[in-house]
Amino acid sequence: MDSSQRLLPATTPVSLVEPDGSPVSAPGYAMPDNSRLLRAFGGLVTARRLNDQATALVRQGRLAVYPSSHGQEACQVAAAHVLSSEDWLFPTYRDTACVVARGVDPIEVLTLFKGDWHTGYDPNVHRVAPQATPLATQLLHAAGVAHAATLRGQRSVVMALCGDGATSEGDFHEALNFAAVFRAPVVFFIQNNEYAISVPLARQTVAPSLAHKGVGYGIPGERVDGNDIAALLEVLDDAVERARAGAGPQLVEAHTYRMQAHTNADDETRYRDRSEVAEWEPKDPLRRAEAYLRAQGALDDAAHERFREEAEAVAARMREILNQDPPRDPSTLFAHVYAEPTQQLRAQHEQVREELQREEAAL
Ligand SMILES: Cc1ncc(C[n+]2csc(CCOP(=O)(O)OP(=O)(O)O)c2C)c(N)n1
Ligand SMILES: [Mg+2]
Repeated sequence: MDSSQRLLPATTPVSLVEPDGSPVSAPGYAMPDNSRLLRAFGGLVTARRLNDQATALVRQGRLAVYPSSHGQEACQVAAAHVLSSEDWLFPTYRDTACVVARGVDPIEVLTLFKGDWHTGYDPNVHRVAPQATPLATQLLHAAGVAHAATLRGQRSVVMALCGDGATSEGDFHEALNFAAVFRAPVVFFIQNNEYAISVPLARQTVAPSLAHKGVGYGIPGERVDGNDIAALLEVLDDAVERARAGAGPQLVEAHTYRMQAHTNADDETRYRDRSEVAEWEPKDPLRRAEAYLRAQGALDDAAHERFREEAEAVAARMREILNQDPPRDPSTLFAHVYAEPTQQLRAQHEQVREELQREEAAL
């Protein structure tokens, strides 16, 4: 689609598959082929299982926290599948399934949520930045990395993820403005799941859509059905390729819904009705992709079972490894803080060492 001149998004979110699985056309976008959709469907099955297993591990006290993307798996898988190995991904705390879809080991990714002091994975291996908890800070890092790639003559594109709430942050403005002025190859991908903890979208912004926010920066915006994996692959592909071709940053807003509480620390019943959640259940991204692929004759029970088995193997490994209690060395807290530890830090380290020795002697 040649839309490099277009700034305004489509009037309604781009959709290629209806909630019941029937195909629908969208001007300028084609249906991805079945083999690509089948691979993405496998990703969806694994992402759902990963989300639900991680949530169970929180309830069992094995993870400290897990912001689930249950219901948002199509956004998670598509954002990873449209990137090539030379590209970068800048995820948030809610994007664990996307990081895993990019190829990072789930055990490594969950290290942070287990409460360890480090990210768990080496960002350079799969070109995935650490999952950002401070809202929108990763967008600035993404713009910087994209600009650096341009300066070095590389063709990498940066996929920067954020939520609807994060678009109210000053960092969002700065990142979009910088990227636009320097034509940095970034795709800003907003997962609008209607909530920022308890704050609904209507209290977040009165803009016609979040994709419209691109106009003020000179960045083309597009809106897509965030529960439609086919539409997401097409729209994000288009955005990535335009950024790669030198058209500058792109903004994509996916309309989706946070099906569960913000995290285990949140009681969603205090601010939203179950009826609202129930309205989104028939729009589930897995059901929709499955219905389409089955109608196409591309997915049968045996193939579905194979995907389930793959996902179950991921969940089983998560249970096996995260249920272990490996010995921890508290003094690692002091490593990697400063190249040259300060006097106070050395003293505190010594204090901890003495305390540990006393405890050991008392055993
Ligand atoms: C700078 C900053 N301010 C506040 C918070 C607290 N906080 C954590 S998540 C969150 C809501 C973010 O909502 P949204 O961007 O829509 O992402 P979602 O959680 O829905 O994926 C807030 C306010 C934070 N992490 N960082
Ligand atoms: Mg949100």
